[in-house]
Order: sequence, then C-alpha cells, then structure tokens
Amino acid sequence: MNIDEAKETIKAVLPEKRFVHSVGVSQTAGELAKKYGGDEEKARLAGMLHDIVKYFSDAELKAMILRKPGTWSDCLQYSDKLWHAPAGAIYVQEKYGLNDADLLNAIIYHTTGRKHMSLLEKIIFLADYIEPNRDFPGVEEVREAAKRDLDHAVLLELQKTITHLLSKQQSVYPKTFEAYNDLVQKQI
Ligand code: DGI
Ligand code: FE
Ligand code: FE
Ligand code: FE
Repeated sequence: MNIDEAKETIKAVLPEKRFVHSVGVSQTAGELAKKYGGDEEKARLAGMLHDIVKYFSDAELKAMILRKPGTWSDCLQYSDKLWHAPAGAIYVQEKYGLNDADLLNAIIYHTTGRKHMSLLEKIIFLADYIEPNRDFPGVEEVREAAKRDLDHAVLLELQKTITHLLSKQQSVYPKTFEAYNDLVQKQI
C-alpha cells in the first residue's frame, strides 16, 4: 500500500476532521523523519494509517485485540481510548497485508508510547501530538522542542499527557509511565 492509497482508504472511513488530522500527522511525520534521519515514506504511511479504526465500536476493537494477543493486550484493562492503537495495527496487517514490524509498532504505541521506542515510534507518537491542526495548551512548547531534540520533545509530550490524565483523575497505562521513566533517565 502506498501513501496515496492509504489516503484514499482513510478518506472513505474517517469523518472529515479525523481525515484532516491524519493527513497532518502523515506530513509532520515525514518532516520529522527527514530531520532526524528516518524513513520518510514509512513515516508518512504510518502517520496516514495510525487512526484508521478510531471510529470502530469498542466491541469491535476489543474483539480484534482478543483475536491477536500480544504485549499490547493489557490495554483492555485501561481506558477504551487506548484500544484503537493496537487494533489499528492488527487491522492494517490483516486487511492490507502490511507486515513491517516497525510500522506496526509505531501504530500500536502511537497513543501510549513505551520504553525503548524506535525512531519511527517516537516520530509517530510526536507527530500525533504536534500536527498543525492540534490546538491545546502546551502544544507550542512541544512543537518548539521537536525542532531541536526528538527525545526531549517526546519526554515533554509524555509529561504533559500524564499530568493531564492525573489532573482529571484518570488512569495512566503503565507503558506510558515506562516511556516517561526511560526518557527522563536519559536527560542530563
Ligand atoms: O487518536 P488521537 O485523538 O489522535 O490521539 P491518541 O491516540 O494519542 O489518543 C489520546 C487519548 O488517549 C487522549 O484523550 C488521552 C487518552 N489516554 C487515556 N489513557 C491514557 C491516554 N493516553 C496515554 N498516553 N496514556 C494513557 O494511559
Ligand atoms: Fe490515535
Ligand atoms: Fe497521541
Ligand atoms: Fe491521531
């Protein structure tokens, strides 16, 4: 599947606003890949597809995750907002035969992050947060950091996300904490 095919596919299944977000993530991911020495094509494709099952029902997402158990399956014990990420990877693998492990992991972990993220995983995690259509408190700070230091930008995103979840007394998926701890220990 190439980027144009991916774009057509998501245009058909996503509402306009989510389609525009996905195109923004694709473009931002391509720019980050160029800047940080990643595979631009793969970054753009992963960005385009990352939210492909966002509007599937919780029952469908849960069934997909149960059908293909893995390290991501524990997300079923946490917020249902996490489910579209691993389910999206399962979907593009089964429906479109995409088998690149790094691309699939970038989709699986685009919402939560995890420790020891690959370059592509960091790029998609960050692009999802800072693409041009995003507008929430603190996003500009992360955009600025992304121009200078990828790890620092990912760490800032994790810090802001965790803080936001705590402020609303919501659960935090353990892999999100692990991602934070992994990167905070690398900062001087
Ligand atoms: O699908 P998007 O809206 O583009 O963005 P996303 O896939 O990053 O979803 C983010 C949502 O997930 C946001 O509303 C916060 C929520 N969320 C719930 N629990 C957790 C969580 N995000 C993280 N990183 N960790 C959690 O434990
Ligand atoms: Fe998402
Ligand atoms: Fe995100
Ligand atoms: Fe997204």
